[in-house]
Amino acid sequence: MTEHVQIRELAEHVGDDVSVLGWVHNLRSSGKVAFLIVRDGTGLVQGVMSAGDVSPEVWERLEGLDYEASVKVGGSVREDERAPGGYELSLTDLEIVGPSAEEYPIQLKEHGVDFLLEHRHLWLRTPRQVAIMRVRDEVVKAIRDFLYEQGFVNVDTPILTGSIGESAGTLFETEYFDLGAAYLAQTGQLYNEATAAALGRVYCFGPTFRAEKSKTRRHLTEFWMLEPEIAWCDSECNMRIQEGLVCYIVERAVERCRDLLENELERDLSKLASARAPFPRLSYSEAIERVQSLGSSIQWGDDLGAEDETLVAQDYDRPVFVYNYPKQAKAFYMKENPDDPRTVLCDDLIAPEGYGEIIGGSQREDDYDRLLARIREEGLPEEAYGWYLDLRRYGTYPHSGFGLGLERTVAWICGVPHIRECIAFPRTLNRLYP
Ligand code: NSS
Repeated sequence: MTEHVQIRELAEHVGDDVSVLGWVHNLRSSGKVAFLIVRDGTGLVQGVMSAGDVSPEVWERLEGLDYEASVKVGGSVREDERAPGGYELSLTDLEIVGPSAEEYPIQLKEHGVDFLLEHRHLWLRTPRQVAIMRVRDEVVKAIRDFLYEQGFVNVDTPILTGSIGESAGTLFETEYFDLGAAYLAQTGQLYNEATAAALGRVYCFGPTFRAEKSKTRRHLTEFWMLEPEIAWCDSECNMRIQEGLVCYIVERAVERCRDLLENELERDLSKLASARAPFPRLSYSEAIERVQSLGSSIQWGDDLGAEDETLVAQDYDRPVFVYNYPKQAKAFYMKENPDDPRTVLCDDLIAPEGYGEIIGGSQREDDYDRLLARIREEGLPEEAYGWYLDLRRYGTYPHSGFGLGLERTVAWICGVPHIRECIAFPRTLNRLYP
């Protein structure tokens, strides 16, 4: 029995007889010599088979091969500079594990995006999609490593919630036994304001849901959000942690996924190299002046739209903080700015190159009366917020936190224009299949 190796391990097996299990990426044959490219998710390898070196039975199996059939190939590993990946297999064996039925729907020619999304279960096998999923995995690992090193505890929060979250308008509702309506979580933040008072520094990381009827390239109805919550941390401290985290993520992704980013995704890495601390900071009012001077019709009090964010970002080669937005543009739980009560102590981190907001964060309102007043002003169901208000009655404490959108961050790092490619099975306004 030859040893089964992953394609990424071939370098350690030069001269050995090995077998590789994978899928047929490409096949050419001249009648006497066949070139078979196999992929296994860790890489691609070309196998070369000569009719003279194998039994007629094995050679005939090539006839039955189509794109994406699953195969087991056996042969010896050779170093070859010209081969993709640097190694080649001199094939002596081929077994078809699962043939590919009819014509494989995804051909090398360009397809429209609707077609690709309809075939997302197969589209994921293409090297570009594999590269994006690998970068996403590296980003997730980097996030968890960074937070672990900084003493954060992972506390995941419920996905089924009572009526509590970011804003009432964009909740997905479902029936919950005799208790009436439950909602899919828009955020885990409020729960982790409770656990931060138990553990100090916590984070949740999971899917969050927004019934937003937007069709932009930055919106999903289900997306993954990292949400740290930090006791004894003000808005300034919050921004410093965000900056440190984002620099760490980018550096790790470039270090460990350089080849995928450069060669598969054709990312201009010089654009990521400049993402170094300190990130520039603009107050909301400064940002408004700047985008107005660039022709935007935005008025003081409005939230920045996608186009305004792009205008703000264009002055910089790295992410930029916009801080202290007007109260009316932001969520009820943000702490009033003592120096200008029209505004709240918050920040959005806007990625360069038009990728827009990747983080939204704030210091939380820790004063019982002011928080209750905000809940009433917003017309939120007060009874659902009893436990949340308790946190201000029993040992209230200054605290801050933020939410980082995973798909938006991965899109920026990969240089992918639309975030739907940054999650395996995107959920958008008009797609639940596959
Ligand atoms: O709505 S946020 O600005 N903030 C929160 O949900 C807070 N509760 C976070 C916190 O302080 N713990 O969303 C945070 C980020 C935002 O910057 C985006 O990067 C991302 O979440 N986000 C989205 N990504 C994809 N699709 C949609 N619809 C989306 N909405 C927000």
